[in-house]
Amino acid sequence: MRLYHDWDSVCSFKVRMCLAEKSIPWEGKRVDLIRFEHLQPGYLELNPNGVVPTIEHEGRVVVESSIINEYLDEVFPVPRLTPDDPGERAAMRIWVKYQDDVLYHAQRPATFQLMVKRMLARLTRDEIEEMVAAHPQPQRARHFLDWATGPVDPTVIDEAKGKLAGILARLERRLAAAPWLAGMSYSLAECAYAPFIDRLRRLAFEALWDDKPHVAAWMDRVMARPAIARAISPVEFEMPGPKTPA
Ligand SMILES: N[C@@H](CCC(=O)N[C@@H](CS)C(=O)NCC(=O)O)C(=O)O
Repeated sequence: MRLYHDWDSVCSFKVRMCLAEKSIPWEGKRVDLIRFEHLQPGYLELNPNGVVPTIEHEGRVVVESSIINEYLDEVFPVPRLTPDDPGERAAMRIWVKYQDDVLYHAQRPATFQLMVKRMLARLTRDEIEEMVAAHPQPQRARHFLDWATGPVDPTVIDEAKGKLAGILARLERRLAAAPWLAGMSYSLAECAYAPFIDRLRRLAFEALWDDKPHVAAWMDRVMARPAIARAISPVEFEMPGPKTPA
């Protein structure tokens, strides 16, 4: 099992979380996003979307973190992270899709403003433009230019916080009704959300769930999983953020 990933990447952490839950041994190939290694021709051949993660397993290349995790759950079924009950299985997939389609995009501008910008401070705007010219997703290339250059823009951060507050309200309603996103069982849905719990905490956004006791308790339960320690980025690879002393 070879995993192409970066340490402080939420989507890579999501796959590392699944690997850790299942105790699957893996060999890591770091793709340093801050050095734009994900846009090198060799990597684009593996993952034409120009993003991490990607796995290689028994001659198969699999991309997309949610699809990778379903693949891992099929090929390494112990412990099973997909509920047996069809209703719970559907709920799991709906929450994973919501993470992919909504949560990921809601946090991205804040991550760029408060973390990625600091990491790229050594580069000029022109240098960044040159680096992202090969991006197969032009709107993502724009994110590097719009959100990771110039001074921190509080409007972008406030907008992100507004979207995240709506997402957390939806999670609160779900978690008031069931202990886990799928229902009664811990599943691939929690593997998908764990990295975002870590990210939102490191962005110092705790005020967004101060009034959401079910979300807060669920976050603590997820972050107490033994797999977290094996999946989370080592401190030395973490991007500095609002909680990092200047
Ligand atoms: N839907 C993809 C998204 C992957 C993704 O956005 N990865 C981020 C890191 S978390 C990335 O590679 N970003 C680089 C970029 O946007 O240029 C997945 O879940 O695998």
